[in-house]
Amino acid sequence: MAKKIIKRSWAEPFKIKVVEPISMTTKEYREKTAKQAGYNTFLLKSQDIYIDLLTDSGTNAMSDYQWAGMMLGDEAYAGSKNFYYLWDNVKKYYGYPYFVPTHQGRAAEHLVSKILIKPGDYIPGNMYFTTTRLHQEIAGGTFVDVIIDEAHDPQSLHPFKGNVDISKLDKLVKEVGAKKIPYISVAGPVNMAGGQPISMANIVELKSYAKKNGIKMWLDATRLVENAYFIKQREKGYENKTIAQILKEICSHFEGIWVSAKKDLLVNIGGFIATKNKNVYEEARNLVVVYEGLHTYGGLAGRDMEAMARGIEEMVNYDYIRSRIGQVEYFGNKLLEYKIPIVQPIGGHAIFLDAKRFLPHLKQIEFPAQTLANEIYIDSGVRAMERGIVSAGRNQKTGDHNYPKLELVRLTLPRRVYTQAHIDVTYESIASVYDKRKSIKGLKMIYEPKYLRFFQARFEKLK
Ligand code: PM9
Repeated sequence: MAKKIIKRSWAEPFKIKVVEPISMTTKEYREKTAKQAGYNTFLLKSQDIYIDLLTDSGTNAMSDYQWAGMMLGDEAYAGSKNFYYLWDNVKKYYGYPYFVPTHQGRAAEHLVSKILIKPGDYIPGNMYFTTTRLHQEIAGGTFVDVIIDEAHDPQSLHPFKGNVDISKLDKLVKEVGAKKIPYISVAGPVNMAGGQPISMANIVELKSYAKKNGIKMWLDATRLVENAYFIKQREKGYENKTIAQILKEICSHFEGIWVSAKKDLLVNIGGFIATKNKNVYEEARNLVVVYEGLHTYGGLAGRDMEAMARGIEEMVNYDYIRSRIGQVEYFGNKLLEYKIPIVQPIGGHAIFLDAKRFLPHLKQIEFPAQTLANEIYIDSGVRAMERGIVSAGRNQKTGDHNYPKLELVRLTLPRRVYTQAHIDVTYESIASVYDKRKSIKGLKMIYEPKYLRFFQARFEKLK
């Protein structure tokens, strides 16, 4: 008789010690709150949310080790011991000698952009990110997307959709000249493409191109642990390396990084810049006192820096990162079984619904992704985020909307927060919205702020 093969599942390498109650509301109530929020999920009150998948940014559950560290906060204005511990861990795990803390990622982006970009410069990168591009533009630069074409195709199964297309980069270099390119802005993984990783091979090839042309490379290392995990899973030669080894190897190819610590580092606030360039460090260390606070706290409390330092030690644990990405995969596979259109391959931090295929009867200017995020909220109280035409903003020169190929709804998983049952409930809600998709009408934008409009824009339902 053939032996039965028993499937062996993974489970989270932690158990729950503290719980936080969440609200259960009615559909009628949510219809009212969605309208009051101008059909923008960013404007909903957290108390009106059942399962909050708006973002994985600052929404993580800290461990007992991190909470214990919070009690060791050295709240000195200058030279806090938590700062030095964090700096040591940045050196040890990311490999850079110089470090400047900031209160969150966009503050680090602000300083890096201000230091490196001159008006009239061009910044090529592997797809835009909202806050990153805005700081590059405010510094006088123009962002140019040089990601591979597959990244704009939600159905392409390319394992490294975050890769840079070097021929696109070369075209830009030939057009504007290397002197007008202060650095190549690489993200690993690429948030707006669906949490898709960049391969080590592509990074190495890019570095050789950049070196030949005298261009620097900087990295958005906000979710680099997830990228390192995908390299370990998918790239030949990395299967036996640890996450920590891969993380450091990636960083070794870049002059510096900026990081929103609110993601990988398993904390609720924080960010930093780390670099091997002493001059950039000196400028960042000087500018941080203008915009953030002294260079030994950068807008953070001592206890926040302690939690970050401890989070770095936890984020590279293989069982932890496998369970995190395993949860995202579990969610994505359930949606795929129901034939719900999502971005594939399944990414690192979130599931991205493909709103163009989910609601094909809506024009992009009727905001299909914004509409879908609202329908899910009204159905079940699950909060998601638009990542389409609203997030893409307007063209700096023409003032028209940018029309991105990707029109997505992001359901983002905070780290160590929700259980498999929460995922099941969310999946059932999306499936139920999918069943009635043909009856869904779009939205009209009635208020638009100047910067990062997706945070505060307001909408009305189309009749
Ligand atoms: N990302 C996210 O939800 C927070 C708000 S923006 C919608 O995905 C990258 C890759 C990010 C990021 C923030 C930042 C900015 C930089 N790079 O939010 O300022 O995903 O800490 O970081 C958000 P801060």
